Amino acid sequence: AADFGIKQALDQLGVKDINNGSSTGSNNFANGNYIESYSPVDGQLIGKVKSTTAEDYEKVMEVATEAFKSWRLKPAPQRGEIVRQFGEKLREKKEALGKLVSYEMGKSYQEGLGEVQEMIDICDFAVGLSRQLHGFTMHSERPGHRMYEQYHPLGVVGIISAFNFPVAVWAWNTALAWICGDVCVWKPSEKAPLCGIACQNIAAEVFKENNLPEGICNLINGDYKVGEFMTKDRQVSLISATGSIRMGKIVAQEVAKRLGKSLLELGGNNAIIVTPDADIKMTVIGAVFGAVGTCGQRCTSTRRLIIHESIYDKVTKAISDAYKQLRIGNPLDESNHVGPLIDKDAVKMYKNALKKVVEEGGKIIVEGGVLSGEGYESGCYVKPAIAEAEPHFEIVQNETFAPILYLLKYSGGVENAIEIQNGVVQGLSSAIMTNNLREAERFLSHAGSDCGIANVNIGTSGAEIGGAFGGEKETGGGRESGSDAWKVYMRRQTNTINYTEDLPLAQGIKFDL
Ligand code: UN1
Repeated sequence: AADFGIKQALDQLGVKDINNGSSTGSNNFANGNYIESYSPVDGQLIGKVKSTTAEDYEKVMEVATEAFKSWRLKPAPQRGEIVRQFGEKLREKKEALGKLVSYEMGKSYQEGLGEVQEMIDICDFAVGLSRQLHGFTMHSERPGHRMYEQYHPLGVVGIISAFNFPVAVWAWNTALAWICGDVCVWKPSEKAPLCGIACQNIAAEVFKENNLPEGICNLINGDYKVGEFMTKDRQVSLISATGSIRMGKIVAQEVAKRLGKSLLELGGNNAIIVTPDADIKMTVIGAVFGAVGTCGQRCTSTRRLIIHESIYDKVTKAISDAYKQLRIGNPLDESNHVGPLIDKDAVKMYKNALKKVVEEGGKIIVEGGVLSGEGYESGCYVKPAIAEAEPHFEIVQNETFAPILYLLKYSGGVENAIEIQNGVVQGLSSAIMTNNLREAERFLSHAGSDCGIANVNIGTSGAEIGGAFGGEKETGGGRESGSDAWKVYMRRQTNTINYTEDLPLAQGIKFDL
């Protein structure tokens, strides 16, 4: 791995001493067991990070709640200036951080860089937004009264993120939360803890340079039990959690017990509808990148292709041919398209899914399998596979975080394809490939896709930060990133001011003394 400049990247990000047990940032409260981080790229131990104990957590919360008292008083555009500086630092460290993401998580270096670019983009977005935290004004029904609403900081925002976007999803939350005047406590995935340390180091530098308390940005480490410290804690006003539907249901219930707020980004079961009017070349690029990019481990990965019967054979052949071109191997080597899965458990799930689809009556079109031999020592490299299946198969109804694409056939009008597309519990991303205006508009209409994201002539993955990101149904309903997603990080207050010498009551109620 040294050939790929990993050591230099770790040095630049200040994560070099982790092996000796020293960690940096607010995380220096951590006194728990070590979490070891192995790279799925070559199976090597990259470093270890101490986990957060219950006592450590209390200390982090003390620091965070104290920092909130001053941070919330800083004018929002000045908070934006801090986020601008953070974005600048990310620009400087883009290559190093992109490399660490690629090495610790296994996505291609290009995608690692893309992820850091998303962080930079959300910082830019947040800087502008820091002058646009608008509320409405309304006309009061009472004479001499003024009514308006304003948004105030919420407090502590708890962020629970997944391994697949180990840095960007944190940044989406944190950049917005910061300009909104909140402080953050982040629990990164225990499968990518070094990415967490690297980000914390970058943020800590900015706060230090500006004489601001580092408690504005806090890191805790560990498994779901550490996440539970936050979900159960009424000092954490908002929990933003990204992960499986199973995890989301537990988090939502725990947070609801104390009537806290939650923002959930859970599983997807994303489909591309391919109609008789589709551009086949675009379909192939969109579908293949969607299915095999990040080794099928994006929540927006393409899982299902719903193809019209009239072009089914043609599309199947074009996609299968494209799969033959895929190079699988070290994701830091830019000539490879597909890197490893995150770990051996993921490989097991991949193998089970392929077995299950055959048991349920599916047919394998592009053979899968685990790769071994030189370059594949980690045991995490698998072949992207394609199977013909039926929409109702249990395995097709569930999200498997692996590069397995299910081909489903539809006949008749596009409404039949939309019914299949919507016929799952998840509702994150969806797409239609068509040059037919009627089909496209129908897909986008109120009788169309029921997902949070619906694209025309684009695949299901690779959303830009400017839009609100998230999904419906069991995907959890949360929205992060662009548009007005910032509102969830603030509390709304309606204000009515009477500037007369009378006190008329609303609704014309008479109450004379
Ligand atoms: C995720 O997989 O958790 O749309 C987020 C995309 C990325 C984000 C995915 N911008 O593919």
